[in-house]
Amino acid sequence: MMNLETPNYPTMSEDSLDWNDFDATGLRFAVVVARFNSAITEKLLEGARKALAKAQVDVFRVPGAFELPLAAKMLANTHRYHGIIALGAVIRGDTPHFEYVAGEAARGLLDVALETGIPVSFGVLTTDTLAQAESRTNKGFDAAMTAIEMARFAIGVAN
Ligand code: INI
Repeated sequence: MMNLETPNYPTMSEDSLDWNDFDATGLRFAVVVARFNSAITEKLLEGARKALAKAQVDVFRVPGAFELPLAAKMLANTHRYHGIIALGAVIRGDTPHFEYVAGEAARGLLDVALETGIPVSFGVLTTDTLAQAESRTNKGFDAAMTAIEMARFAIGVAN
């Protein structure tokens, strides 16, 4: 088994995992990080970098989670990347803005993956409180692991 610093990936059963699927050697990824709630999103990025230690990684920043889909689409259309990891933190507070930002980020990112065929990981925390977001920053690692797995999946399908 791979020596993982964060051994909680995936959160469900490990029974059918082949750890070769998580080898990022030779793969290239773009990570797009929202600056909104940057105390959280920079921690998500730290986790993603751990998972992507063997990959080539380019990091891009955008204002907020709402901007992640367009940035992901622009990056996917360069065809430079095996996968894209989108990182953000949408915290509810007292405003209905939350629903629009979180919902549209999720929908937009899925659309990019389906339209371009390039794996896009949803590393966007959607929480009620800052404390909840702080306790979930390991999701950056998880999102990057998912991107590696889906990139390997895409390579397997193509060959
Ligand atoms: N963006 C976030 O990434 N997280 C939030 O919690 C958030 N809230 O709460 O408003 C947020 N808003 C900004 C949004 O992503 C856009 O940058 C903005 O609406 C301009 O398009």
